[in-house]
Amino acid sequence: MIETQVSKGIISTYFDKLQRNLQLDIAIVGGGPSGIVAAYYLAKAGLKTALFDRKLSPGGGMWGGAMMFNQIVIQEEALHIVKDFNISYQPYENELYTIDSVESTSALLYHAAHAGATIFNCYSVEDVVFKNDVVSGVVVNWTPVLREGLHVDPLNIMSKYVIDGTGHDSEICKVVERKNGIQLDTATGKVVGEKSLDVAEGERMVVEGTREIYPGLYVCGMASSAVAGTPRMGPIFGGMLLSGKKVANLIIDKLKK
Ligand code: 48F
Repeated sequence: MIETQVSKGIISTYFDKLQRNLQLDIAIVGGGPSGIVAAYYLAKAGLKTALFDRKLSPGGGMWGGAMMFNQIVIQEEALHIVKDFNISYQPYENELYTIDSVESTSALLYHAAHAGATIFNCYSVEDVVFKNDVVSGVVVNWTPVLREGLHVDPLNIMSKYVIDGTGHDSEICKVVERKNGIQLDTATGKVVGEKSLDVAEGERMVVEGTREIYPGLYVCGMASSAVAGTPRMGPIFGGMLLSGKKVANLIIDKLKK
């Protein structure tokens, strides 16, 4: 019967997909622009990559542009990434370009998935797996379970590396510092908290701050600004794309050694 076939098709392929992703090279937490760009380059390099986002529609703060004016500004340095994702762009002024936020967010997601990254939506990462003082995986639960406050245990997914791409809240870094009482690679050993807006400095420092913040745990995008205490930059997205590409390259280089 077609009715049962539809259900069986969804259930069997979904659980097959989940099972294939229980052991990863890289688990990315957060499907904002930096996390999705990282997923694309990592998957393209042949690494087993999955991205977990708590929302139904990953994309983070990119869909709405600024104040829901759905245009985004990108600077020249990040244009090669815009081209890698085949996103249309228009020259604006002073080596700045504009892109449509809906076209660009969907392009990032499409190309990451098409390159082989698995995207799990509606998954909240609530903790990490810790083995011999190294971050070695993520602990996931259904977002609705957490929202409802249901007493339901999560599942564990192991990975060689975890990327915190959770944006302004830098949730994974906070979990690691809080639950394990450890020192992150920051000025205070803790999440410093992002500073007020400074576009040029914020864009430069978000890329500079993209790094391994604790053994096994990398940070990218706004999470890296929040962790290091560098300025936010508002609705210019080149730094996010460059940060996503940088974290992918750092991990690719490390795995090659
Ligand atoms: O904030 P977000 O878009 O991350 P980003 O890549 O980009 C920042 C920009 O959008 C913007 C900006 C640019 O100038 O300042 O803010 O740093 O997306 C973060 C994603 O992480 C998900 C959340 O749903 C969002 O889509 N997320 C956050 N915490 C968790 C999570 C969690 N614990 N588990 C799963 N997903």
